Amino acid sequence: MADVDTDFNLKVVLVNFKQCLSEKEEVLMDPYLTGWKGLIKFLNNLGAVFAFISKDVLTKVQIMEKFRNSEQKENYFSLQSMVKYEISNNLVDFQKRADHPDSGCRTILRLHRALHWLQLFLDGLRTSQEDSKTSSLCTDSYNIALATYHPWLIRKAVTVAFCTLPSRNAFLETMNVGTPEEAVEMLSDAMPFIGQGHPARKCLKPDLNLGPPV
Ligand code: 1PW
Repeated sequence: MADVDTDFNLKVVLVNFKQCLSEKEEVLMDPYLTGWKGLIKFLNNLGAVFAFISKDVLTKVQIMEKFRNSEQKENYFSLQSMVKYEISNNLVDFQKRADHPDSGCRTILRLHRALHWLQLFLDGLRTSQEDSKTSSLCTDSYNIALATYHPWLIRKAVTVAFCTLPSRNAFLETMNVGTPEEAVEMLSDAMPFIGQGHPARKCLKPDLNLGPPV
């Protein structure tokens, strides 16, 4: 089961995401989920207002861990093998949540959209001025990557949570990789690896258009 504690170092998390990509450009499930568990620690460090966000993500990581611990675990070895297995066995709901409300495809698609948000946000943080507002950077990335998939109530709750984020430099310090300048340097080195999740996006989006929040 997901083991969530308070230690957190963003560099370690980004290294997990780097390890996701196999030589064959497959996205490997175990390091992907380990990366997410690190991000959940990060979310937990951001305070109680972020609890509903971290709970939703944790639930999704646990759904995927259950598949990885089931008799079908080999089919969930990579995102690509999961898509192939679930589609060919009609295990995915396309129009509305029905027979397979928690398919791996549905769950990973949501995690992956959230990761896209994080990618945009960290990149915004890295390239922004010292006096930039973290809440605005976070809201801008959320509006690009996630807001369209969320109902009004979630959008409002998420925006309120963002308003409680610390200043840019304090936020960079929560990454536990040194001074704000060192954190920016680490992000510059590490960000390309999160971007390399593109094979996952290719396999989840055009081939498998799961559309709106089914
Ligand atoms: C500041 C750093 C943030 C990094 C982690 C980003 C995690 C973003 C997760 C947003 C979750 C908001 C609250 C829950 C919303 C769900 O309704 C939604 N989940 C997601 C991940 O988009 C859809 O899931 P559901 O309800 O269709 O199972």
